[in-house]
Amino acid sequence: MNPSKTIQAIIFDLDGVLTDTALYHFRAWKALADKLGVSFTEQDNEQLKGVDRLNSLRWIAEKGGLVLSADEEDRLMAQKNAHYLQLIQHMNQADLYPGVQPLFAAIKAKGWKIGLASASKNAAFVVDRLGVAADFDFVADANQVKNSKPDPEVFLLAAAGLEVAPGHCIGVEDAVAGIEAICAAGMRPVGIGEPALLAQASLVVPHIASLSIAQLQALA
Ligand code: B16
Ligand code: MG
Repeated sequence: MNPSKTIQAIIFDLDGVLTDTALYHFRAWKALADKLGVSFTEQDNEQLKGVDRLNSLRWIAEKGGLVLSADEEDRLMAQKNAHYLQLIQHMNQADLYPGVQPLFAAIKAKGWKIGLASASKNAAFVVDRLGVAADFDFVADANQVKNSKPDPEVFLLAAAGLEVAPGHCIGVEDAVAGIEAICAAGMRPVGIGEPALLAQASLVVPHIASLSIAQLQALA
């Protein structure tokens, strides 16, 4: 076996991969966009998956032709986040996507590490609510990085925290920006969702429940 190709860690995105928070992000952004008089559809929301809070707000403002001051940006981001937190406060272990627990168990049985690389500042809260905090060997999120996906920073931070070279990692993402980040980090990309949308990924499955350990092993 070529040691340069062995897999030592799987690094997961959170929103849209392990749980369906994307819907709550959409509802909170939609409510804010309505207030600002900007039309915002589910298709628009696809563009914001994996994009951090500030850049998401800027995308919506630009769509509406609005110019926001730094103070307005702070106020609107706080409003959106308060609404989002209200929407996710009821989350619990039942919100973990089916298939995550058996996949984590299979990854551990292989001796591979498990990491998280999320663009969300609420990642630790969500992971805790899902009851999987103890499964991660390292959690990297938006509180620890300067550059948002598609920049590779959060995936590289996760790999460093896991003490695994990026070339030995597989990244799993549902967002176009996330797949770009994984590629830029020099990791093997697995997409969750539409193959046409995530064309840069080496493998795309419709849902995490359909991702097997054999498929991950085959990427080595
Ligand atoms: P927050 P991920 C991303 O998380 C979401 O996909 C994206 O829609 C959201 O805007 C971003 O987190 C920021 O989230 O406002 O909670 O900091 O998919 O990278 O886990
Ligand atoms: Mg995501």
